[in-house]
Amino acid sequence: MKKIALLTTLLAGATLGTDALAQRTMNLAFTPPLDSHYGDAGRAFADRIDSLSDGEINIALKPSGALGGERDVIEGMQIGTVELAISSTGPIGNFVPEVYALDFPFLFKSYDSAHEVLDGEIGQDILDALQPAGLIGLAWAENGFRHVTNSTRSIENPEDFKGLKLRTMENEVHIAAFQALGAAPTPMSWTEVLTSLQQGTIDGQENPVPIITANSMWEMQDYATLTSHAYSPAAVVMSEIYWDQLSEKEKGWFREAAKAAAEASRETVANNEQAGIERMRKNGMTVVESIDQQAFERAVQPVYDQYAERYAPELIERIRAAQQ
Ligand code: EAX
Repeated sequence: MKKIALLTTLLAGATLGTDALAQRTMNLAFTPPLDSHYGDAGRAFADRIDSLSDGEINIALKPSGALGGERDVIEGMQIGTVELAISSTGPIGNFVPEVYALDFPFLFKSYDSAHEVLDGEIGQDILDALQPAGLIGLAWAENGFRHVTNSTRSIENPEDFKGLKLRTMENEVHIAAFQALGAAPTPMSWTEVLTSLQQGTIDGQENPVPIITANSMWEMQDYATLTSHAYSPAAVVMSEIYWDQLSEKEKGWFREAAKAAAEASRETVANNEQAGIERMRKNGMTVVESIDQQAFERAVQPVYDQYAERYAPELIERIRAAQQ
């Protein structure tokens, strides 16, 4: 009799466990604040999963680097301590070399051509390249075209970068580009940037307008130059450890939610970039809007000579050809 009671208890516990498992919560990490294009993407993702799973799966947003910098979060997804992330491609190249192809300076000509490339075969090939690193690339959201801010001088020509201590992402193509411009690039996680700028250990940084406005960077930066020196995608990524626990139907939900997140981020960037530039000016930043782009492209050409061959050269050629 005792055995039956024990078995019943175990089964009940297992059933409860299964029911409890059904109320799953998964963390989605990103470094910008909740009130940002990444936050809008995260909300769109969470809302879609809530509706598709009928409330059975809860996506807990972890903004402002709550789970660490982008590199930490990628490592967390590889070992299973983080389930999901929206991350700029900056640090991903350290884990998936093909992704570096997306970070070459002046490679993408416009938002439209970036979307066309990323939403097509090239973009899917690069998302698929994440899998051997234990990462499932679900969709391409958007960070935006990157611009330079600093607290030392107004930058109008490549020569103006000379000696500037500029934070870059942990991305050797970006580091090389700013070395070629004569700056002193300092790679670091985004989670250290605002403090470093406030303390003056770096002079400047480079990010899209929505990052500059979401972090009120006019509080620590006097100058901005709209260099558009690199288009920054934001990958919606899931840890393969958690992906493998999903049913086929649930995997479809996560892909659909990632596309909703991508669309939400692009919409926020499109709607807010121009207004963001005005906000930067209203808050006292000197904003240089037009540069001699060819002079900057010539200055960073060594990056292509040095790295294009090493990082999926055919991808760079495909991206260039797709924008002809
Ligand atoms: O992904 O590190 C960076 O500059 C990124 O653009 C930022 O974390 C948003």
